[in-house]
Amino acid sequence: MASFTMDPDWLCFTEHPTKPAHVLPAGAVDAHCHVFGPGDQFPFAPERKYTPCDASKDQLFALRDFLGFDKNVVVQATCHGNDNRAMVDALRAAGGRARGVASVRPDVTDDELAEMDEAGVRGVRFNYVRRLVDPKPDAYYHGIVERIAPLGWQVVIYFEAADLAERFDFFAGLDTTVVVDHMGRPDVRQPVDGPQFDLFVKLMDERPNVWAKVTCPERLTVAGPPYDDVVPFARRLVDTFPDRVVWGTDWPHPNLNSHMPDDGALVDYVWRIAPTDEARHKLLVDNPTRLYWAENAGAR
Ligand code: 0GY
Repeated sequence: MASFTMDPDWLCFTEHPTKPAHVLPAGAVDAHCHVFGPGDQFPFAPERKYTPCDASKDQLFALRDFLGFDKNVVVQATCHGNDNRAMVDALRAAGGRARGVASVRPDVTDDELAEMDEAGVRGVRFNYVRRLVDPKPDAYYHGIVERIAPLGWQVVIYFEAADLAERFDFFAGLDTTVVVDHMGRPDVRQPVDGPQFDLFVKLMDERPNVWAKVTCPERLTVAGPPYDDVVPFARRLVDTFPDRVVWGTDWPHPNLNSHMPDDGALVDYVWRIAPTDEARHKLLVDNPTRLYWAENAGAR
C-alpha cells in the first residue's frame, strides 16, 4: 500500500481539544468536516496540491461525540481528488449519522452516483480555489449538474470573494440547491457592509436556493483567535438568512499555517454568531437536517 508523508510545514489537528463551555442542542450537525486517508488505506490523489496528516473516520467520530454533535457532513477534500472512497467509507460506517458531498467528473456513471447516493452522498463540490485545484471551464461543471439532476443533489461551491463578481452569473444560474463554503471567503479587512460582502449577500438575497456555511473563522481571520474580526460577517448572514445557514468545524483544518484552532473553542464561537437559542437551533439542527437528512434532501 502507498505510504505518504505529510507536507513538512503541515499543521496537524489538535488531538486533545478542550470541552466546549456550551452544550450543543440535541441533534446538532457538524455540517463541514473531512476525512483524510488514512493514506495507506485510501491513497491521496496524484494530482493533489498538498499531502495532509491522516485524519480517519474513527477520529472524526470521536471528535463528534466529544464535542456533542449528533451527525456529520463529510465533504470531499481536494487531496483525495475525485476518489471518494475514504468519504464514502466514513458514511457507511456512520450508521445514518453522516452525509457526504463528493467530487466527481462529468463522465461519472449512473451506477457510481447511485451507489454514492445509497451511502448518503447528497451533493457535489465545485472547488474554484486556485491554490487547491486547476481551473476548469463552465461546461465541465454544467456537465456534472446534468448528471446529478435526477438525484436532486446539491452543489457546494468553494471560491475566494475576489472571484465572485466574475462567477456571479454562473452561480446565480444554478437551479440546484447551492451551498457556499465559508461564506464565500470574505476578506475580513474590508467592511462587513462594503461592496465585496454586499455582493455575496446579493447572491443569497436574489437566489433563495443559495445557502451559506458560516464556517471557518480560523481560516478567514487576520486578527487570530478569538476571531473578533470574522464574527460580524457570520452574524450578518445568520441574522439576514436564518433559515439558510449551516455550521461545521472544518476538522481536520486543512492548509492552516498560522495556528491550529481548538475545536472546543470553535464550538463556543457559535454562541457569538448565533446568540439566541432559536438562531442556534436553526443553524445547528433544523437547517442541516432539512438540507441533508430530509426525504429527497438536496431537491428544493
Ligand atoms: C476546507 C478548506 C480548504 C481545503 C479544502 O478540499 C480541500 O482541500 O477544502 C482550504 O484549504 O481552504 O474547506 O477545508
